[in-house]
Amino acid sequence: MAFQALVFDVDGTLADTERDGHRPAFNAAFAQAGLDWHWRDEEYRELLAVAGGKERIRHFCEQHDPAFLARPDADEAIAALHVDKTRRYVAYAAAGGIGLRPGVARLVTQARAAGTRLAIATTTSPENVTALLDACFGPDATSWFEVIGAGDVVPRKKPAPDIYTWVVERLDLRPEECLAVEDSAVGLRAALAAGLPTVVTQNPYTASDDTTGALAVLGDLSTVTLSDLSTLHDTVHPGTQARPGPTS
Ligand code: XBP
Ligand code: MG
Repeated sequence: MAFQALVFDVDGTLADTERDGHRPAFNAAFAQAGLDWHWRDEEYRELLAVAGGKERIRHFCEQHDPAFLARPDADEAIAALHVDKTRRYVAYAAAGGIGLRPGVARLVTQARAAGTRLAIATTTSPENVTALLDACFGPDATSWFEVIGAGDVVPRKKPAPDIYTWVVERLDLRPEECLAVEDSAVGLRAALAAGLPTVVTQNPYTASDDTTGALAVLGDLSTVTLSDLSTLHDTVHPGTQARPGPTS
């Protein structure tokens, strides 16, 4: 096996969570707070350029409701909106509202059987990841992923490399010993900036994203095997070996 760990993005990669999961949860939180904001599908596609829910709300306010940001309690108000949004998203995911994208379950099963280590690098909140994994894979699933980097564990979200660097350090691997699976330009830039070879699996929101630098660009993972990924990885890092352990 040429690479040691598969590092998955979550939103748009493991599952199509955005249009019918995150977006309606944001909108319901806005309505609950008495705000007349409503993110329609097309607008949300553009808002996805900003990763992170709190950051996305702030960006929206800068463009459409600067008076909201001028409130002395703007930070707290955004945080409260995001808490409510997260509660709604978690309930939806936990109830089975979101399924895995094609090929994801098979690839994860293959990786586990082959002893390939699994990790997650996402900008979304940790509770969202747990709810999704539990609902889609079963109650043990979070333990399958050795490192889960999510949300605010790093100050700078994608496209900054920070979340990938955080995950790779905790795996105690070199970036080139990992393979990232991403869906978007924002995620691809983050993974590449951290030095991870990256495969892109696109979805309707990201189909026209810039994929420069990707090892491969796929419609989904339905026909991809672990062996295919290994071959792809080998094209850029032939014969990558595990780092020697500490000498005694
Ligand atoms: C996608 C995101 C996230 C979610 C919202 O993350 O940008 O911000 O849309 O999540 P990724 P929160 O593709 O890295 O998984 O509201 O919990 O921030
Ligand atoms: Mg994504």
